[in-house]
Amino acid sequence: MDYFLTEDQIMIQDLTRQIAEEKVIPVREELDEKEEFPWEVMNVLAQSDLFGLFIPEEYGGLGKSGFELCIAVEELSKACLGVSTTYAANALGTYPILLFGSEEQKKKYLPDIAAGRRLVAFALTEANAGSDAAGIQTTAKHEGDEYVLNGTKQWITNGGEAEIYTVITITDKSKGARGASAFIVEKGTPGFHFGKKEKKMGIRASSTRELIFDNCRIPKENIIGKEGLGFIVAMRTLDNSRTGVGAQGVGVAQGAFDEALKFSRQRIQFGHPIISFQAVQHMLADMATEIEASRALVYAVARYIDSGARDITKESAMAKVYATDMAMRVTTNAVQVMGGSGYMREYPVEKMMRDAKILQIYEGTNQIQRNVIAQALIKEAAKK
Ligand code: COS
Repeated sequence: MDYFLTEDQIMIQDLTRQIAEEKVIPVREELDEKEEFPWEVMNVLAQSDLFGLFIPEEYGGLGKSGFELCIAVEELSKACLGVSTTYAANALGTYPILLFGSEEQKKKYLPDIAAGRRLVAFALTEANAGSDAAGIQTTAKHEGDEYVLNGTKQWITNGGEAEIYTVITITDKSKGARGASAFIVEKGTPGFHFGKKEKKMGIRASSTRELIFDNCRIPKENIIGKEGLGFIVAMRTLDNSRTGVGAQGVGVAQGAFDEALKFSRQRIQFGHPIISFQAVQHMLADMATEIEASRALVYAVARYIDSGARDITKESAMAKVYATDMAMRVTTNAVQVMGGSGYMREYPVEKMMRDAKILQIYEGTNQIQRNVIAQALIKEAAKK
């Protein structure tokens, strides 16, 4: 379907598609098997200015926005969700600075991020705070010109590899969600260590690691916004990034569909290519329809956010939940269409199915997304 992309957007789509085909597809199986961080691909993305897509020109970026980021993420996700997660998590980690950072912070960090010189990670989750984001226990105590951080963050994408971390902490326990504060912490700061590296079901090219803060002292200027704003920083960041998770769903589903379609034209059973059987045709028809519906929603929401709309919580949750539930169904059905071959590691769809599962879990489970949508509906109804 024609989404009336501008010339620039088509150029970004073509460029990321070319990188995905030439630099990602040939290595994705090995990266997955070896659980190896995709530094080579990240360097190619950096050389192609793709880390600067959504960063304003005044800070060294290309001055595009979330929609262009979604296009790039979709293309990378068609090839490998481990690679696209690494790239998208960099944007997730950057949003707190972009949305709430001071001018000094933007000048200090954004040019390096835009150039792909320094990778970013977002740190909210802890052992006892996942869906319940306000349940975090990592503390930041104000002492003179510094804050002292103590606590452990869990399952942090890009952990260990990133140079810059945007970290949500508690500065006032008595205030609940209103007592949270966000900080920038740089790799190499004394008292900041990396813990366990996770072994995952999928997205195995991406790094998922524990962050340990043990009397980690950072300058007070590293606070993002002000004390008490941390929960809002986290929620607005997720509001902006969840559309990108939707784009990941569209991409991985399209990648799996393309494989299933190709296979169904080649595989002969009962003397005919299996695509000639109505059972297979109907599966492919449903898959293609669902992918297109999800793409239309993700693009519409990304454009809505880029229009400057303030109330985006419900819409971004809708894009995330719809496109990622779809991705799980479509990748599973791609394996089904391909039968025994689909289950074998020789073909990419088994990896795509393993990879797709995380999309229903990270950046807020799909159950939490439904809560968020329902809360927004209740608020809207009360206003009428
Ligand atoms: N934008 C702006 N403000 C928001 C907001 C948003 N999207 N969502 C909540 N807030 C505000 C609320 O308005 C409320 O403000 P007041 O104290 O002024 O009333 C405050 O934040 C607390 O909100 P709420 O009471 O809804 O918080 P809850 O603790 O009930 O949590 C959910 C709300 C479940 C939505 C939140 O915990 C969440 O998003 N969880 C999932 C987190 C997640 O994605 N984790 C994955 C790891 S990060 S990759």
